[in-house]
Amino acid sequence: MQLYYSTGSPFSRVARIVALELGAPCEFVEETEFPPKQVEAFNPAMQVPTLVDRTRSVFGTKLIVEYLMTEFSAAGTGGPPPFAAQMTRPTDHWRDAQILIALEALLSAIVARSYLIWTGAEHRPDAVIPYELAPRELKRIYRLLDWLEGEASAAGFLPDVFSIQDAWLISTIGWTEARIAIEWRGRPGLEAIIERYSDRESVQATNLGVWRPDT
Ligand SMILES: N[C@@H](CCC(=O)N[C@@H](CS)C(=O)NCC(=O)O)C(=O)O
Repeated sequence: MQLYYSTGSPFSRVARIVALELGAPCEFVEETEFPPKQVEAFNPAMQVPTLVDRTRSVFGTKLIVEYLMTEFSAAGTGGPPPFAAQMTRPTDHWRDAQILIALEALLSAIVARSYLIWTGAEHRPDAVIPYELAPRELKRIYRLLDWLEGEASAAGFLPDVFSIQDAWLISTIGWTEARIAIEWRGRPGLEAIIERYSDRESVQATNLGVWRPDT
C-alpha cells in the first residue's frame, strides 16, 4: 500500500499522522514536484494525499483516514493517550462528525486564501459577481476557529484519546504557522490541544518546514 504525499501538504499530513499512529503498512511516496505528478495516475483530482491499496485508489483526506482506520483499527499505537479507535463515537456521532466537517472547511478556507494571495488574484471592481473572496475566506476562517474553540477542551476534541480531529487541527495550525500566519491564538481550548500534542511522535515525524514563495 502506498501513500502519496507532499511534505508541505497539510491534508497529506493528516493522513500521514493517522497512518503512523495506526502502524499501517504504508510505503510513503513523496511527491517532490508541485503540482504533484505521480498521483495523476490514481486520482482524477490530481492531489495529495492519495492512497493506493493494490487495485484500489482512495482520495479525499477524510475518506483515506476512514479507510486506514477501518482496515487497521486493531493496530493502534502511540500515546499516551492512545490513538482514537474511531473517527466518531457512536454515542456522539453527529457532534464528532460536525467537528471534522468544520476542520475540513477551515483548512480549505486557509489554503484557498493563501493561494489567492500567492497568485495575486485580486478582486476587480468590475467583476461579474461583486464578491470579495479573500476577505470572505478570512471571515470564514475566524468564525470556524471560534466555533471550534467552543468544542475544544484541554483534553482534546474527544475525551481520553488522540483523535483525528486533534490531528486535523495540528496539521492546519502547523501549516498556517509555516506559511501565512493567521490569528488563531487567544483561544485557550485550541491552544491547549496544540500544546498537548506538539511532542507526539507522529506529529514530530511529520513536521513541516517553514516555506514561503518568496524565500
Ligand atoms: N479535498 C482534498 C484536498 C487535497 C489538496 O488540496 N491537496 C493539495 C496539496 S495540500 C494538492 O495536491 N494540490 C495540487 C493541486 O490541487 O493541483 C482532500 O481532502 O484530500
